[in-house]
Amino acid sequence: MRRINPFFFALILFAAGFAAAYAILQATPSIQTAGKALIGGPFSLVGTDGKRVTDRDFRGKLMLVMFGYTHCPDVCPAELQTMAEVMDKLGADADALAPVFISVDPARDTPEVLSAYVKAFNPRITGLTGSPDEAASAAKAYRVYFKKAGGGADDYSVDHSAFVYLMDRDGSYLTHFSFNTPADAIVTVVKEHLSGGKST
Ligand SMILES: [Cu+2]
Repeated sequence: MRRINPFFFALILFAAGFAAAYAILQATPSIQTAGKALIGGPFSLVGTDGKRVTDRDFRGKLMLVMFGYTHCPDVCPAELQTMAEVMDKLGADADALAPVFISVDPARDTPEVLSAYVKAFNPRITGLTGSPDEAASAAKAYRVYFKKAGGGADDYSVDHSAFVYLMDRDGSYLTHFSFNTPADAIVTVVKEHLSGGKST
C-alpha cells in the first residue's frame, strides 16, 4: 500500500475537524429552540393577599418573571428597581405587562413581608410565595437555581440565578435578560413583542 503523504493526512484531519464543527453549529439552533420551550410552565403559589395565584391568572399579558428573596443584599433590589423602571418607561403599555417576583425563600418571605417589599419598588409588581415545595417547583419550571448559603437559622443568604424572563400572553417563553440589563433594553424588547412585530 502506498504511504500517505503527511501533508495530505493533516489536510484530511483538518477537513474532518471542520466538518464536525460545522455539524455542531448547524445543530445548535435546534438545541436552543428545545431549551426555550422548556423554560416556564405551570405554577401554583400564594399572592401577597394570601390568595392562591397560578400562571393562568396572567394569561393575556406578557409576564416579566424573576426569582429572589426579600433579604437579598444586592441582586434582587437592583433587579426590582429595573423592573420598576421598565413599568414607568412603558407608560400606558405597562397595563399589558405583569411583573412578577417569585420568592426562593418562602420560610421568611410571608405574603405580608413580600407585599411590603415589592410594593416599595412599584405597586404593580406581583410578589408570589408559597410552601417550600411550591416555590421549588416554580423555580424548577423556570430552570432557576437556588441554594441556602451560610448564616444561622434566621440569618442566612440564598444563592440564586438572576435572570429576568419574558413570557408571552399564553405563558410560553419569549426571551430572558441577564443581570444588569438596563431598563431601556428590556422596554425595547417588551414593546417589540407588544406590537407583535417580533416572533421569537
Ligand atoms: Cu437576590
